[in-house]
Amino acid sequence: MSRFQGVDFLDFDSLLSAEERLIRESVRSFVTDRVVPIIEECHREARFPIELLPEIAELGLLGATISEYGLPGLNNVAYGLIMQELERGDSGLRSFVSVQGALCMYPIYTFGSKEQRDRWIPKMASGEAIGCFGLTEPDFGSNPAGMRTTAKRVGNEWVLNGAKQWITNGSIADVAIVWAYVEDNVRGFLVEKGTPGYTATDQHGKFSLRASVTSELSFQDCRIPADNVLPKTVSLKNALMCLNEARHGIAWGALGAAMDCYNTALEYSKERKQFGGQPIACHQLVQDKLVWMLSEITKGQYLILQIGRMKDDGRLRHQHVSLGKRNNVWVARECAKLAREILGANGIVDDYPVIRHMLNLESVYTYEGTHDIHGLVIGQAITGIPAFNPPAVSEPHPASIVAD
Ligand code: TGC
Ligand code: FAD
Repeated sequence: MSRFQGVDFLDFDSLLSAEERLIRESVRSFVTDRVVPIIEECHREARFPIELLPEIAELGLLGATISEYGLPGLNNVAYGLIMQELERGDSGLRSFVSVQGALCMYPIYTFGSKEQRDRWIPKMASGEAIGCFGLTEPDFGSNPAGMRTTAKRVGNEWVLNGAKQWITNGSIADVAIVWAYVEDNVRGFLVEKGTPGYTATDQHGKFSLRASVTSELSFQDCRIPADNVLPKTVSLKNALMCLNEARHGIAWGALGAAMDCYNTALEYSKERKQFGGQPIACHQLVQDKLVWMLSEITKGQYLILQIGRMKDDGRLRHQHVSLGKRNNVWVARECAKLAREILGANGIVDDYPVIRHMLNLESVYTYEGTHDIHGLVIGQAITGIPAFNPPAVSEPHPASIVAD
């Protein structure tokens, strides 16, 4: 395979600043040189490449949009391009950086006290401390408002009870951002590794996002200091604001996976010969698949660039982010499927990255709001009607019941 050069059919680069291009190139080189050579093995071994963390931190990829604490304060387009390049390597790598930056450093920076910020932001930026974000519960995924985890104030402490599931970085995290009800309002808490009553256990058997740690968190009369609440969290909306940050990165990231699939399929189709010694790229049906991929990647680039620029201008609404996440992850998932078809039997082995991306994208399609939940968010924005919670199911009409 030749060195990855990106996908740019419509002079997308002309819309980027020199700094944005430079940042993308440096992450692209890191992924090509340091991630690509080891990622298939990590995927086989189901392990996150933690040895890359010092370099990731050194490149300034953790909390890159924050401008205090010596962090680079990048704009959202530069941040997105970083996510794109990381996910070209693997969705698990992008997930790690998303969770650390968008789901942990962002809430500590935005809703935390000065002490919390001073304590955690520098350590998390340097990779010395890892974070995780506990919102989803076994019975509450798409509907986090139903969560059962609670926090009760007892003297100088909060006492947490409940469980979280599917938590990226859970068992390797030094600090968990845990969302819990305090009476009728959801608030965010910092729970440190080793706190009595808090455990994190890895979930196994994943066929997707294997190069990423996924854990269950349990809180049983887990006592944390009163100061460990994020003081500016007052409702579930604060957790949803964090999701917005991460979803924006995912919408860029998914295009990276799509580009790798497209690129792999394009190269393969020019090499692979069938029927009379012609490369399969000479067949119209193969070209049609490649063209579909290229068209959708190109449209996705322009969509997410506009979203990134609007985010920088302060004009972005969360429904816009839903449009980007929903579209670009769907595009990536479809590209992975088409690329796998083009590779034939080679599409199911990890000599090529396609099957790994394809499996990873099943998680990406589901987490941070499923494709359909984002459809409903956009549906509500355009109709004014929330369709998340329709009226209770009634008994089927007798005429619809067919006799045996
Ligand atoms: P709802 O009544 O619609 O909204 C309550 C208030 O919040 C506002 N809001 C948002 N604000 C910022 N960003 C968002 N994304 C927002 N979504 C809603 C909303 O405007 C309202 O504000 P206000 O001022 O009027 O009070 O709340 P709801 O409880 O009915 O929820 C709606 C719904 C279904 C869209 C929401 O629950 C949802 O997004 N569900 C999906 C759950 C989800 O995405 N979970 C992700 C868990 S974390 C994860 O997956 C990490 S993966 C690892 C990785 O990133 O790599
Ligand atoms: P459900 O909510 O049970 O949905 C199942 C199906 O029903 C979906 O197709 C959904 O679209 C559909 N559905 C649900 N409600 C409706 C509706 N009203 N209308 C139409 N269709 C509906 N969570 C965290 O908090 N932190 C993390 O770090 C994290 N990391 C993750 C890592 C991985 C690898 C995975 C797979 C998940 C992770 N999650 C994390 C959890 C993720 O956010 C949830 O899986 C996601 O929100 C969906 O919830 P669910 O799996 O319970 O599916």
